[in-house]
Amino acid sequence: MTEFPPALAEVAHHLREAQEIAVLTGAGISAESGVPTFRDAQTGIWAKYDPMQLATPEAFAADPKRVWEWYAWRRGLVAEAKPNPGHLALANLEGEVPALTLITQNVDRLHHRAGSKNVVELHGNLEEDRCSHENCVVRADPSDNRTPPHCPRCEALLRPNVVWFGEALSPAALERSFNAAGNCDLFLCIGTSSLVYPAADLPMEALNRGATVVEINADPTPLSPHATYCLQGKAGTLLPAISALAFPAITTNGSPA
Ligand code: BJW
Repeated sequence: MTEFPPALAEVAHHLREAQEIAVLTGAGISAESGVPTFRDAQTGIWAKYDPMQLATPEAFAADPKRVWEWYAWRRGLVAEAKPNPGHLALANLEGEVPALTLITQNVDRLHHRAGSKNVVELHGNLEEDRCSHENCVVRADPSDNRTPPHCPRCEALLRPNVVWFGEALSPAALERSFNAAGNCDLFLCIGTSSLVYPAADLPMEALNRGATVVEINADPTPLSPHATYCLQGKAGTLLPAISALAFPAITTNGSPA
């Protein structure tokens, strides 16, 4: 039988009582769907690749084919992946609580596929492409076999619609995220190393405004000493367990009873 941390019941109580919940997710929540995290030593994407050679505008300018192909490989991984009980628990939670904003750093759209509705994508998504010159989201001409394909409007190179290091996040997404963090009474920070900014500021914003901050992570992070509760373990196990304690009508695999 799985042993759960003793704080689980207290966190479930906060979940039941909360009027506004903000959730920030990172790559850890998709790990159990088979999508590699970024920084985990053995399995993280960057154990094999140097991010500065792949997830920056400079890398794309220097070798667009290499960067495009890396993203094509990741798009293939994500297409094969399915939402796991952690994604499903969050999607079900949205229907149980008065207000929930799900802020994700993930580009895999697994929260959408699990059924979450109020999702803010801080770092974009892998589904779309955008023009590297005009920055608008466009669809590649299916007959364009070049790598990367070119923008059908202006012939500039297309790139994935994600946010690379040194690039600005969408102001609208940032505003929604900081509003949600500043106004919530409960903030859940799940499966992120809390190393990348400005996302890593969000739980601190919630703490500074008096919210209860719960971290759910397989390992300690720089947020851990500040969080109200740290639940160490897998999101795909802990989230369904907390939801089931708070709202017994939800079964532990994240599906409604
Ligand atoms: C589990 C688990 C399980 C495993 N269950 N848990 C302030 C201070 C210092 C630096 C900066 C700062 N402000 C800005 C910066 C610079 C920079 C930055 O943050 N650098 C730091 C690395 C030092 N930030 C930026 O450049 C940002 N832009 C910006 O600030 O622009 C300013 C600007 C304004 C105006 C004009 C121009 C510029 C942009 C950041 C973009 C990040 N992009 C990436 C790539 C996205 C596309 C892609 O996917 O390829 O986003 S990088 C990568 O990191 C990706 C992720 O979303 C992000 C966060 O990673 P995440 O999700 O935390 O994953 P991991 O792997 O790090 O952690 C996984 C965790 O899960 C671990 O803790 C595991 O233990 C855990 N785990 N299995 C629960 N089953």
